[in-house]
Amino acid sequence: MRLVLLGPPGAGKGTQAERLAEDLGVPHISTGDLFRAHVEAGSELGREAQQFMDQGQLVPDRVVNRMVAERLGAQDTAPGFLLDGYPRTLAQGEVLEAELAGRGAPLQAVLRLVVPEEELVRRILARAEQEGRADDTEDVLRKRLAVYHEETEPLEAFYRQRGLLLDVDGIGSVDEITARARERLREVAEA
Ligand code: B4P
Repeated sequence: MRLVLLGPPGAGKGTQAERLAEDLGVPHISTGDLFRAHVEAGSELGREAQQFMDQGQLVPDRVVNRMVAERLGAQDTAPGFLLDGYPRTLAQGEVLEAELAGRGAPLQAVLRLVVPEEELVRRILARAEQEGRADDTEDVLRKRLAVYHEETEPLEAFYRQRGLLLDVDGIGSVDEITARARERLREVAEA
């Protein structure tokens, strides 16, 4: 299955993506994780990405698109994939659509995790205490949320128009949310 997980920072994308990808037997591809691995390794791409991430800004589309196209070219995506945190702009959505059309393997669903803003802030500040991620401070988080509204939200209409958007209530325990997402995916598989 070829899926995208959409949602604001703190919605639980990474948390749910890991579980759903395992269920489906497809790789979990998180652009945030890929960038953090590059930063850790001190690669040129990591140095370029870090300056944007630390300020809560999006890494430029050309950098992200190239990295994702390369990752999608790997053998393990033959049964499908679960993209987490990509696309994040309309331009990325268009590039992904063209890339997948070229392979004759379009997206089958986009799951959107719906979580109110005060809960997002609560979760990210809790993670800041546990993990100390550089972009989890309150100021940077406000910036990430503003960027989400401006740059990423237009993708909701983009995917709704294509009949791909499925909403999942993202409030509750991690298990409850996974169960809801599985139910939505069952509907897609049976359609
Ligand atoms: P990401 O790594 O994608 O960061 P994120 O939006 O915060 O999502 P994440 O997956 O980490 O958090 P989650 O909601 O699972 O991106 C980081 C940065 O990388 C971006 O700001 C940008 O600079 C760059 N980037 C990445 N992709 C890009 C792209 N395509 N284009 C341009 N730039 C890009 O979880 C948050 C917290 O909530 C966790 O601590 C989790 O434990 C907790 N949680 C999850 N579910 C919960 C639940 N049900 N109840 C309570 N807490 C829960």
